[in-house]
Amino acid sequence: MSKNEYVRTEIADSIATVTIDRQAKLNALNPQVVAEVDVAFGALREDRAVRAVILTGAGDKAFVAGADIGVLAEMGPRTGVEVSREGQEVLRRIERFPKPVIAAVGGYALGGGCELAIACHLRVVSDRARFGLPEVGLGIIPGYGGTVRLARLIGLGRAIEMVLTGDMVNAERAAEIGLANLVVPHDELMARTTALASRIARNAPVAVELGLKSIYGAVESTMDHALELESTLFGLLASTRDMREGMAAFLEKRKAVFEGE
Ligand code: CO8
Repeated sequence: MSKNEYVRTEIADSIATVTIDRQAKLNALNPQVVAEVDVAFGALREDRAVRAVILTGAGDKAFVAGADIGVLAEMGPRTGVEVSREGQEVLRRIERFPKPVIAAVGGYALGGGCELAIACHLRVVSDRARFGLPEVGLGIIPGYGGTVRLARLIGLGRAIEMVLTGDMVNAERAAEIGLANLVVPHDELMARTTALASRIARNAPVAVELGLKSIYGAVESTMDHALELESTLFGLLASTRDMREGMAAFLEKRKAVFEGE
């Protein structure tokens, strides 16, 4: 296990779990927490033994209740741009992470916490999860990519509703609108998230990585470019040993053993 003041990482069976632990403030993101999250992901990027990452918040109440309002209250226009940009960059690195990142949301995912969850590739949520973007009630707007990513994930109308009302969405509704991939009983959250991570980790790692790249590439570009990217990545996979192994295993009626190469 590696640990900074607010963020710890545990690795078991090729799955890393990154836990934000600032429970006294419902895991709110101050600059140090954001930096520690970035460092944790940076280390996991290089770790070949890790095939999937779970991001969660410590305690029973919150994933992350937002950016730290005490810190935000002090900001001026320039620092506002800077802290927003710095946070955006960290979340962008998570979104572009070459291994699947699953948010395990067992409580409040508000403001920057909601934005962090939607920068992850998948979201498993407990029946106690609450998502919301309450920023407009504080006189600001989401500043960690929320106005950009949410509409792509749940559609324009629903994203506008969440950003303009600031109202919270419960777990059931989150699943209905595509904000959550899976809703599970609260005490099964980590086990069920780990099971999903393991399910993905059994597949060929480079194929998983390039699948993510192709999907995000498509969302961020034109149809023609996206299709070209997909065929290029598809062709690239034919150079991997894992493709030979996956197909040989199928033909030989055995389980594939993937090396990530
Ligand atoms: N920031 C700082 N402290 C927080 C935050 C937060 N976002 N959320 C909770 N806390 C603190 C509380 O102040 C309290 O601290 P203390 O015990 O010292 O008074 C402690 O956590 C426990 O919280 P509560 O007593 O309020 O717990 P409740 O169960 O009564 O309520 C709620 C839980 C409903 C989650 C409530 O805490 C709440 O409304 N929190 C604020 C939620 C919020 O507005 N989040 C959005 C913040 S703005 C944002 O995220 C912007 C993101 C983009 C920024 C880009 C530039 C940086």
